[in-house]
Amino acid sequence: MSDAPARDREVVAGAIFREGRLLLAQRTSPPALAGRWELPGGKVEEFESPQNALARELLEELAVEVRCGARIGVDVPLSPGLVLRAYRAELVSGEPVALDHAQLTWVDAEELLSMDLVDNDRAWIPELLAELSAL
Ligand code: 523
Repeated sequence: MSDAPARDREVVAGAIFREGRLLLAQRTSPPALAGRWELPGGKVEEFESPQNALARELLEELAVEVRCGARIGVDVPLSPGLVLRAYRAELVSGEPVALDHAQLTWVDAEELLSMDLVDNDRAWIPELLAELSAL
């Protein structure tokens, strides 16, 4: 038995910026979140790094190859032992398509504020807006 505290499991979400816009994806499930918009991503598997998980999830969900960059914004607690974190994701190849979402859209700063984002992702609006305004 180890005395080390168990580390939080992580859900990763990717912020992809291009030409002054941010990619958002519209969820199809669960029913409470369907129709609402998010930064795409998913759960980090056991023994997987957050960086590899983000690359895997965005390949599965958007059919793109990305390089995971720096963290953006705060940790968002999802449940005891599970935390949601956003990372920049640089597009390396491919054009995003909605394999797992209802649709995708690229928003500027003003549009971001008018989107029905999932509650958790609203925590990152200040940093996302700052980035979009600087682009
Ligand atoms: N969020 C969230 N925002 C956000 C993501 C990628 C995920 O609030 N940008 C939440 C939604 C779920 C949990 O994190 O409560 C897991 O995300 P999900 O369902 O996208 O991850 P999956 O597909 O890895 O999860 P399972 O299908 O449940 O394994």
